[in-house]
Amino acid sequence: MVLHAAPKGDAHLPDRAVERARGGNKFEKLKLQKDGSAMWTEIHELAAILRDGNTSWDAIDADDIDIRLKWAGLFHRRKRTPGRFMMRLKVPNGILSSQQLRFFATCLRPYGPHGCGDVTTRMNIQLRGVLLEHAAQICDGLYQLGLTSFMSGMDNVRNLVGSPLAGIDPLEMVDTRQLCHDINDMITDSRKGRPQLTNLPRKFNIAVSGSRDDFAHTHINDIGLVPMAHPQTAHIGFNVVIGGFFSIKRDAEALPMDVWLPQSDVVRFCETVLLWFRDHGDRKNRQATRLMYMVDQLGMKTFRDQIESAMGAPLQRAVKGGPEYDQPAERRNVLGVHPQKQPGLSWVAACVPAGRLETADFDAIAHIADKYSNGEVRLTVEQNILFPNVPNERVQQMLAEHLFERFSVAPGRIMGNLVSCTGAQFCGLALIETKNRAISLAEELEKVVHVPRDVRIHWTGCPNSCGQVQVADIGLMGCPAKKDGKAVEGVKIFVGGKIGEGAELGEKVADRIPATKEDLIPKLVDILVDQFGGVRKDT
Ligand code: SRM
Ligand code: SF4
Repeated sequence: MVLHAAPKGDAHLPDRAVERARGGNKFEKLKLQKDGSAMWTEIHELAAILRDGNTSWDAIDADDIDIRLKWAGLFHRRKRTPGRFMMRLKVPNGILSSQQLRFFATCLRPYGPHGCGDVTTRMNIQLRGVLLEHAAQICDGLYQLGLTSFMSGMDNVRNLVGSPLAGIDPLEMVDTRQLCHDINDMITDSRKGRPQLTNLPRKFNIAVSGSRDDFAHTHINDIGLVPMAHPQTAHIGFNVVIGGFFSIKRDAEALPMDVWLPQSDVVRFCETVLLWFRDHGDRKNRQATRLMYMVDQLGMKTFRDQIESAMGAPLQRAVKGGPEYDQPAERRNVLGVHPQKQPGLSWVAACVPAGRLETADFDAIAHIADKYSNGEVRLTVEQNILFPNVPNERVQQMLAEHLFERFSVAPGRIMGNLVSCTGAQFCGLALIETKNRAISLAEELEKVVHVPRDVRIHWTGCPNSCGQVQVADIGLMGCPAKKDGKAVEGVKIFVGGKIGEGAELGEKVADRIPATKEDLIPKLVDILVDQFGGVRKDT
């Protein structure tokens, strides 16, 4: 089904980029035929056509339904739940209101058992089970509530990650909230969708860190902003790291750009890099189009020179950490109850196992937020939830609420640090089921081994590494395996990822291990005992 004439992909690209796109990969050609931004209006027509009851979703052009709708944040789950969509939002800095959470529940409720949601590894929300006939209405509702799903997939900038403790952290260097919002508004034209920035050569990630803990994981983002006080002025700005990413072909840690940015230049800097990437980025082999490949080709110095000239003013060189960096800093775990910088207030952070939220959970979380945290809830890249600004005298009453039986503030050292990507339940690229397996293995491990420290176990269903196994203490990545001569779901095991200051990517230590309890538990217990001080429990 072809709707009205929609913008061609060259409408918002300069000639230089159009030329690259013409000689580019199949997605570039698809974008040239019709820009993904067409979907920002076409969803209304598609929804209306489907609502009239005479047309089924499979009559819609397959490129629109499977690919272009991702520009509106709608990911058709053709392989797992045909006709139903995952809807990925943008939640800058991971901050939500109870009103927004209740809206999610209202959207999901009509879908019964098909409806659920996830907290993602970019402190974001994805809604599941969505039908296209309702999508336009949901998009309008999101916009009215200060959110959007536009520009959250394909060749767009992903959710802006900041500090989950922004504005409440006694050790905060910079409050990331306004910056994340401002960058998001620049990218999305205040959530309406910005055609000029929607046809990048590839996806793009930006993270703004607020403290030495680097809760935002700057080292695995295309642009990472690392807070640093200027030695002369003591103004807190950011040293910039560039080009971090994971993919099937390559994993790269971000490299220092040798630039320090005052806060006032951050939005313009991000915009300049994005426009530069749009215009100069390679569009041929999709597996070699992330920003790091451009930096490889040019060298960091030339890349910096080009950005500098596009900004029209010299960029300051990176600064070294001042006296506040003299002492070693241990990365904190935000889970549990912690005093804020505001006297008399605490934050309360709870574990959402593997990030999965059922429809009723959204209402239940909203209810607790209204009762104890002025209606505010925050999300973390560990897929957990945090309630800020809880008066100290109300914490005990709050912890007695039923919600914390399901989402514990004191989970085990393994369960409390579990992360998992979507996996085969919904993701067509998955080689294994992840979330349920991750939860049941974590429960089992806590029964058989005592660990004296937090151990961060991450699961990811395929080498795209949405579950970021390379940053985990122990990472499990889906792969094929064999057991008793038969093909079974398996994992590669990574060990030794470090986050925060001195971040390092973990190394693969085992491959093709069948992902069954009998095979994995003994292996993981050995690793926990040998490398993390674990002690086997008498069972
Ligand atoms: Fe991802 C593609 C889920 C964070 C690297 N990712 C996908 C798709 C859209 C594939 C698909 O169409 O099915 C997955 C949707 C499955 C679903 O139904 O949920 C998917 N990615 C996710 C999420 C939901 C995992 C999670 O459970 O939290 C995360 C959503 C973040 C968000 O809110 O926007 C998610 N993905 C990541 C991250 C982690 C990060 O950003 O810190 C990475 C690695 C970092 C990076 O991008 O450099 C990541 N996802 C990928 C890639 C590989 C990118 C590449 O350059 O090759 C793909 C495949 C692609 O883009 O071609 C991919
Ligand atoms: Fe899907 Fe693979 Fe990403 Fe998991 S890592 S969500 S299986 S693309």
